[in-house]
Amino acid sequence: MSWYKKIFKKEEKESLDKGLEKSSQGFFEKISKAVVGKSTVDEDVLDNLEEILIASDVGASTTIKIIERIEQRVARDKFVGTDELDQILREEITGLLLENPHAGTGNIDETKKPYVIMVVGVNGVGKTTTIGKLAHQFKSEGKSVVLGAADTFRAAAVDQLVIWSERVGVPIVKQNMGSDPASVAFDTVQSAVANQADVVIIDTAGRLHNKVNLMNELTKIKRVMQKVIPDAPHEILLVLDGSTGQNAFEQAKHFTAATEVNALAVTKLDGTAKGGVVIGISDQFQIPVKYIGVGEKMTDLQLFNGAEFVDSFFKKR
Ligand SMILES: Nc1nc2c(ncn2[C@@H]2O[C@H](COP(=O)(O)OP(=O)(O)OP(=O)(O)O)[C@@H](O)[C@H]2O)c(=O)[nH]1
Ligand SMILES: [Mg+2]
Repeated sequence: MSWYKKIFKKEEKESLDKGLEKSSQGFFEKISKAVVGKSTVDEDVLDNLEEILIASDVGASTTIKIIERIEQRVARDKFVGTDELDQILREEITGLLLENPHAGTGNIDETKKPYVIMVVGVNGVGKTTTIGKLAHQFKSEGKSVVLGAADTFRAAAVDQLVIWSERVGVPIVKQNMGSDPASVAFDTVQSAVANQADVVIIDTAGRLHNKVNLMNELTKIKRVMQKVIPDAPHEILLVLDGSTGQNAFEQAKHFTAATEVNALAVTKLDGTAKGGVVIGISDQFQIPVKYIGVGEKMTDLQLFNGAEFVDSFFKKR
């Protein structure tokens, strides 16, 4: 590992630590209250812990799994001191995240050229921003990127992606507002093939999963791209706003049922105390959390790594 890479890693870790600060603080304040006056992990402590995990947006079924694991441990070791609770929780949550068969998914399949990513999600979750950040990441890895402005619903949406393309320094394919998003996507992949680009990222308009027409539009965008690249899109990235907690769960449930989402990005983890949602989402969906957003800057997107995530979450402040 070169020194450059090492320094970058350290910065990434610091930004993750900082991004999860609120979630982590809230969580441990509650934990320390739950164990006041208690020396061992007993029924009461476990009941409180269950409530705390639910309140931290980890989600009911993941919470139950974690509590069961701790119960088993308490049963096995007979006496577990409350001073060990943090460490045990940390180990069990890490174990849970690493059990996910998709854990540690790499970046992109480089045998696909161009590798086509279609970005979907409800309004305002951070799709366009995530695209800008992704473009920056790919570009700094030396890859050539083309953006496609297939959110033609609002004029401002195209302008916003144009601003990102200028900021990052990558080309963009666009048409006028109101034009057919599938046609923009077609032009984009065609231009990427002609220019031998490495990565294509298609922005789409925010949509609710229960709006049938809008969901069908995604199918059409896909079908049209497949006229140029038969197995495109290689990645359908669903963006979820982590600060919405349980809503993010619901969106993931509905979108994954309606479209072939195969990667998730959870944004806005900075400035929210709901970071625990990533633990639940990563545990409950057969689709990997691939990226997390920890700020508004170009550099505030990270490949999700379960072990690093838990490490930052459990960092003592
Ligand atoms: N703090 C923070 N803000 C973010 C993050 N990601 C996106 N945002 C902000 O969220 C707001 C919405 O982001 P957009 O990228 O426009 O969201 P979108 O999904 O494209 O929205 P629509 O196109 O309207 O559906 C913007 O103000 C972004 O700066 C993040 O990781 N952290
Ligand atoms: Mg957008």
